[in-house]
Amino acid sequence: MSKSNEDKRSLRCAAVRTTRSSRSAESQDSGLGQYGKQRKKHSDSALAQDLCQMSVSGQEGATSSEEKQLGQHQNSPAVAKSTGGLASVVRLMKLGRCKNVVVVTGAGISTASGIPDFRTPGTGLYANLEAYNVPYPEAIFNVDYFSNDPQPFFSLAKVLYPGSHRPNYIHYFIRMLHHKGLLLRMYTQNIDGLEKLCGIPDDKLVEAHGSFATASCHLCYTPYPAEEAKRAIMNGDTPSCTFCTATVKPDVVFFGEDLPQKYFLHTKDFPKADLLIIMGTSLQIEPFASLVNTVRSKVPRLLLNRHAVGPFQRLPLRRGDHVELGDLENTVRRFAEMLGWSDDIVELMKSQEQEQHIPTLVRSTTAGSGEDESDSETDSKCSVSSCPSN
Ligand code: CNA
Repeated sequence: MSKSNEDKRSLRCAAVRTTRSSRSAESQDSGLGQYGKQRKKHSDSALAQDLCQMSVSGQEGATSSEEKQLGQHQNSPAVAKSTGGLASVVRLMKLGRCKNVVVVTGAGISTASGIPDFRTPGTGLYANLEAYNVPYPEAIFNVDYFSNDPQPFFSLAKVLYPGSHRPNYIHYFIRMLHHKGLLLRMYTQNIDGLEKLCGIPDDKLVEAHGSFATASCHLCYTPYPAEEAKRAIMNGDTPSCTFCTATVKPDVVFFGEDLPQKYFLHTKDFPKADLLIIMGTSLQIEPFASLVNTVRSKVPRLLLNRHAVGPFQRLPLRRGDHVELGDLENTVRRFAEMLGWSDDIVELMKSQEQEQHIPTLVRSTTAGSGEDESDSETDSKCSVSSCPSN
């Protein structure tokens, strides 16, 4: 085994193991569907059980049929509602009180780009997994299941591989936070590469659940060219490790696998944050979900989502917590309008799309190249005419 592989292995062993796991079935945000029973039987890791202290309350924004499907609302004593917090947060931002903003995101920021999330009833991937022939939804991201049968994941990978989707307004709003010098870090659970594609620089981004930008053997971690892995998977072939012949997988973090080292930046970032914005996530995947509880107690937290999730389901809300429910893109457009950033964002989108040739981007490999040339301090690639640094 090559030195670098040994190093990689020992690094994985030496570090405190922080693996990806889902929350307990009782606290699922939504979408049990036909998999509900299996999911309940499928026990989550002890870590997830320990960390899971949420009680499920109602969520404004779910339709009554969704509510029936969720089966979570009958005993809800109180329902989390939009709190009008957007205005409060905008006021703080305009006062210059938020200069270290941490953004936490999930699949809900990319549904506007046409990529289904996991748990939205009806459209989410978990509601449409029959085609993948897996016994329970999480199996598709279970490394032991993959070891036995990689095909379900490879079928899904064809849909999720970066290249066929473009960043939307929400991605560019976050890029604008960086552009204004306000973004301390973005922590995303997404694996679609749209953050990089919209120009959020590498050092401002933590892809907590990995990405398709690199690939390696799922057993011995020998690196494998990402493009070759992509080609094989797209052609319906199984890429094999050149060292041990086991199946190669894109470096997307599966349940039971370690999170990337970069994830541990959170130990410095969250205590330093002066505003936390949470967008488009059900906060069901640990340890990521618990990050939102690690900002200082006085730090404002703003949830932008279709439903109240995580600690925002409990009423009364923590002092400084704000919830804005509804379609995320609409909410973010309003947010930008209130901040006076709308024109800047439109300009930014235009210039980035021109630069990346995004309108003609079909199955391009740009997003998955792992290269990022942006300068995180100056955002020098941006050609927005007015770039006030606040
Ligand atoms: P999830 O559990 O599916 O939750 C998504 C959340 O976003 C839900 O609460 C939805 O209600 C909300 N939401 C979806 N669309 C909108 C919208 N238009 N407006 C407002 N709210 C919306 O997904 P999470 O990200 O919480 O789960 C983490 C998983 C999902 C990660 O491990 C990802 O790898 C995985 N995933 C990623 C992608 C992607 O990369 N685009 C797609 C699907 C799944």
